[in-house]
Amino acid sequence: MVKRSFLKRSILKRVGGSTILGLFLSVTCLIALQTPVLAGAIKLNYANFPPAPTFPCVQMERWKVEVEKRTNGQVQINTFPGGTLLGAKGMMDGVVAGQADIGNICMAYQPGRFVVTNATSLPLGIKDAKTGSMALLKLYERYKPKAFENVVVLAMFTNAPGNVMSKVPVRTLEDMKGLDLRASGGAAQILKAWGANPVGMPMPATVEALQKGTVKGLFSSLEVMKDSKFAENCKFVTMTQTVIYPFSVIMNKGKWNSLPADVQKVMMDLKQEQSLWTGTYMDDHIKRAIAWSKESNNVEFISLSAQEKARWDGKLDFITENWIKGAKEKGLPAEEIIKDIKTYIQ
Ligand code: DTR
Repeated sequence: MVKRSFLKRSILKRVGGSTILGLFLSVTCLIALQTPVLAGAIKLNYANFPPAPTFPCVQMERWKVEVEKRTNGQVQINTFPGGTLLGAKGMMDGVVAGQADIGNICMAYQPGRFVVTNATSLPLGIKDAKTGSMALLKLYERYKPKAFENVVVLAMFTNAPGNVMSKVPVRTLEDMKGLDLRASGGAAQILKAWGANPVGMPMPATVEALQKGTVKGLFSSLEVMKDSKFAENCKFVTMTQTVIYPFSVIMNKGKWNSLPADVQKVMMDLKQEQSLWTGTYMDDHIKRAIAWSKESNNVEFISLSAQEKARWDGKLDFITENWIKGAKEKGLPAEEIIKDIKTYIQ
């Protein structure tokens, strides 16, 4: 017995030290030699303009995980949130030029460029992000707008309907008069129609503008109350539930063509799923943001009476009428597009 355990110990001693290290190194080398075929053979850069905690970046990270998993590590996605690779305005052209392989665009920031898909941001009564996202994707698939001819669409989604977040209470249309509120894209004309003073700037610039008092509030979907901590400055929310913003995830066409067919299939199979996932995430997150704003910042949520809401909505009819006129001039089947959106959102 004694002899045996002595023998064991002495063998271990001899095998120990350099021999165990050698063994460990050869196993590691073997693994390393085998895995490059799988892990990160294809590297793709994915650019996004807002900061990491915001919903466009949350969906980006989810897509990355799913693609890497479903391609068994054949594809590796490097994500760039917060405009570190491309900003909001340069996103589309940057992806077309190949500065990033993939990018997330907010189409409402360029109303004249994405006329068809931006029709979803008209006041047509989209009630939540899930409905908006599915309607947007369907609209894109039906019309395949020219604006996307140089890219491949990987997902489309919208935020939830916009509401007024402000430092002062807004209970009636009269309270909106001359109020400096941040908006972007087509939302500016909505604020103007309501009598407010729209101040244009992208979402990331709004944090400082609110702190400095350059604006008295903003008009957007409510998840930003939590994600961008706007609840610390805006103690009032007026529930207008008006208009969404359409987003799209796009890929450089050359890069897409260079991908193996099985990878392309993984991404195409994800298109509708990812769009739906993002809409659903957004709707759930809005609920969390409302609860958080009430609990941690004592924010007052103001609902408009049916009569008051009708006054607000009545001011917006001309927006769709103007869009129809403009789209027709561009040779687009404007009325059909509006009819389709209305059908999709029912
Ligand atoms: N409403 C648009 C889009 C938007 C809504 N939430 C976020 C978060 C991050 C970037 C953009 C958006 C806007 O206000 O810009």
